[in-house]
Amino acid sequence: MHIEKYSIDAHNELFAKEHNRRLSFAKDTIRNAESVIGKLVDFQVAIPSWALGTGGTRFGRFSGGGEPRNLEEKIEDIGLLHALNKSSGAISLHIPWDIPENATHIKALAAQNGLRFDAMNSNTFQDQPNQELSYKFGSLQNVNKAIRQQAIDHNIEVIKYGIELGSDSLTVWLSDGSCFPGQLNFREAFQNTLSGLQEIYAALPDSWKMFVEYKAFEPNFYSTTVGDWGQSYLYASKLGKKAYTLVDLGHHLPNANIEQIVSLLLMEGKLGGFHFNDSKYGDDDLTTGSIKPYQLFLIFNELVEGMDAKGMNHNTDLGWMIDASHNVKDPLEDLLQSVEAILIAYAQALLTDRKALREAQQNNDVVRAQEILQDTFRTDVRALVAEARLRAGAALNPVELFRSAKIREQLIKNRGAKTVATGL
Ligand SMILES: [Mn+2]
Repeated sequence: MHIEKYSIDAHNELFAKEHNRRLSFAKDTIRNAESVIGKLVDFQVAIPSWALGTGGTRFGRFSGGGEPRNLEEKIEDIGLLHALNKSSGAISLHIPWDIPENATHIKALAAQNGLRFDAMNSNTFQDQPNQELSYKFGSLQNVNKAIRQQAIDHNIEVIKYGIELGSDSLTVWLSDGSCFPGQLNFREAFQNTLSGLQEIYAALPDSWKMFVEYKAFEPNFYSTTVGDWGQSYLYASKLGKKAYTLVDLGHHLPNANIEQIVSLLLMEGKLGGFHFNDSKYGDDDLTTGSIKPYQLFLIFNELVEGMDAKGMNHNTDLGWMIDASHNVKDPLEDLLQSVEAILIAYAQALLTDRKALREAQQNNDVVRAQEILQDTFRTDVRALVAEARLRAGAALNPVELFRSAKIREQLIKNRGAKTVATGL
């Protein structure tokens, strides 16, 4: 299904008066409002194909109905999101869940929906039906050479699908690690993983990037072979200039200072991209900005400062993606909320008075530095985000339109109440 332009226009008309009042206040109080709106229009966040169904936990999964049954329907769902907010113009695929049977057809369908293909994701954290060798004791780290080779071949196959679709990056997340002391020789696990990654790296086209994603724990509970940003940075440095570290907000130990990690990786030219989500305890996959919005702002504050210091393009020089798959909300509403939270944090980071902050830092004026950041964080930029959507042809209030247009009800009618999308 598609949302017709007249539905969006009618919705926007309904909310125009209130929006204009809020926008005019925002423009009166925010000095660079116009430039912020322009940057927001350009900013796009990729949607992962596995976030379109209700996420499960190890205790169960409660599907909400109308979930996409195949790759075509996943593209249709992200097309709906993009029509509603014009900020979700890319899709990130997971192989083997999303193998494109006919790449030309899939590319055309994505283009019709205004979408490009973001990073491709490999999967060596599960065994697939008919898979010859098991990843139970790891993939690239495995003590068995044939299992390592199977994982390398799979990643190279993912690159091949990506080339057909016009993607230009590969994200490698490995669940490799150990559950008990003594299970692994750490150095051997590292060396095996490194040489596997080197073979995959060698298969990357020159224009591609490889993102090495880290995660502190789970599914392994004693050690993880790419467990933190230091280990990821070590692999990425040894691999070469096409390899970067990927930061997933949920993949740190509690209370890690993610904004500092981001700042240093950017300084070294080794920050490749982001997976947005939020968490209270671990890798909770909650809606971005729902638990720790100040942390999200502080991260964006470092990102904008660091990218500007290097003259980077905010929209294209890093990979921006949501990686969440929650188990109670309507997944499409959840994604609309996540994108909104990301845009709010980005907009606020664009407001930070860098000159004043620098001055406060140079004078050791700790109180002033805190005030600058907290004043910025407490500035209501929602009218600027809505205005950017309006100018791009999207809805002033995407979640409201999603509900009033009864999109989920139509998806259930078209696809059935018992569909379950591939994913976690
Ligand atoms: Mn991730």
